[in-house]
Amino acid sequence: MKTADQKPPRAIVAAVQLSSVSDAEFEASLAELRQLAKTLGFEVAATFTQKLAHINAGAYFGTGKREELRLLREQEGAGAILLDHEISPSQSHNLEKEVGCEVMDRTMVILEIFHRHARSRYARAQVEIARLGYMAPRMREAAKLAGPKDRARSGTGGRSGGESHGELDRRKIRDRIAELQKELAGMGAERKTQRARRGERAGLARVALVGYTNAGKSTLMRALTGSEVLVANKLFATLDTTVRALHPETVPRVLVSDTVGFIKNLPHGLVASFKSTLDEALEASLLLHVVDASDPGFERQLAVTEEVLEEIGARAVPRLLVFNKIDRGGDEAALRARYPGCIVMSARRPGDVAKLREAVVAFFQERLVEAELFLPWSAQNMRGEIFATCAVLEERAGAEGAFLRVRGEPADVKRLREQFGKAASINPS
Ligand SMILES: Nc1nc2c(ncn2[C@@H]2O[C@H](COP(=O)(O)OP(=O)(O)OP(=O)(O)O)[C@@H](O)[C@H]2O)c(=O)[nH]1
Ligand SMILES: [Mg+2]
Repeated sequence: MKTADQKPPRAIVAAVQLSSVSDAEFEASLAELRQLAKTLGFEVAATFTQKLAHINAGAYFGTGKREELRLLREQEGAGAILLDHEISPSQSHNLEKEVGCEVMDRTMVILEIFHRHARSRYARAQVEIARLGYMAPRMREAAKLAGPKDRARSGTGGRSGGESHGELDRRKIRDRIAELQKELAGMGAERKTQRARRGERAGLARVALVGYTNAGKSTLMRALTGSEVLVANKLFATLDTTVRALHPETVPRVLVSDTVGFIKNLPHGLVASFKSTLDEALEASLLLHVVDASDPGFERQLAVTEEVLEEIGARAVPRLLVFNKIDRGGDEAALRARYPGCIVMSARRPGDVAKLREAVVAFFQERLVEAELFLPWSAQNMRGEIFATCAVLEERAGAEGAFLRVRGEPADVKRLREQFGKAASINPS
């Protein structure tokens, strides 16, 4: 934590604009990198750019520009340079030598944020695997270029454990990754048991909030479920999935899960690590794709989220587009015309949240089926379960038991029928 008299470290945000990238796209990406820098606790001192047809193979920027960047860094008293691309270990090494400070590429910045925000043992292990995968080739490169005596670079690079490049060799990294993967597999089994204990089963109404980082997923989760999940104006505030029931409770009972946010160029290692976290999304019957309607770059963010959903195999899951933060800006009429069936709202307006809740409930109610259940007088202890899972529309008393006309999830109704069939045959009268 910073104290009042401690100034935040200063950084320069820098990028090459390739000829294939439009000015608007480039600016949006830089704005996002500045946001990422702030999330890491940096004060952004300046932005530095160069237009190039190709990224310089040796040291990212062209020769003259590297000298300019060194001068700017000195003038601004910046201790780090954040690049908007992923660069190779040797490019990073060369550039650092010329500019005289630490260089973090976009992947490293994102990995560092994930590292700092990971809370659960599960998320920590996932992030560590991704970081080791990223660091392994860089350590080899550094060791090769600088010789065995070179110590690890200090600072915000986040190399944990204080080990030098030489100490943590390739094999150690491989062993550590294997160990972490084993741990994760164990935790995965634990999570499955927990899910089973929560009474989750096929057919249960489940909704997952997905979307670009900072779109307002956790805020909506809080509003929809009355729970206290973390909401913060930083990127990747949420790394762990939380699951809560829609509140007030509905029939059928709907479970909502909040998930990790997406971002452009999400490091590949992280996509792989977070696949299991995103299983929640895959198991959902409905995805609420939350988009920040007030962000000028929302279209790109929407497209990135769709791409990641495709990558994790969630393409077939039905989804509802939710344009959030309309209180901050955005063209409501244009959105409705362009994305038929979307919801335009603000998580800050209780009326809007109620409408979203209704839309979710309606989605699940449409799937419901009506059926008649026969509940023998000898099995009245099962009434509770019927009332908990279905809406009871009508009840008639017969000589041997009650007839209940219910509406519920197809899977629930089927299961109840099977159970009562058994109860009836055990107690024939
Ligand atoms: N003005 C306004 N701000 C909102 C709205 N919804 C969320 N916010 C703010 O946006 C910021 C991000 O909200 P979160 O709910 O943490 O976003 P998230 O999608 O969970 O973000 P990650 O966990 O980082 O992926 C917070 O400062 C919220 O208070 C809204 O409808 N209007
Ligand atoms: Mg969140």
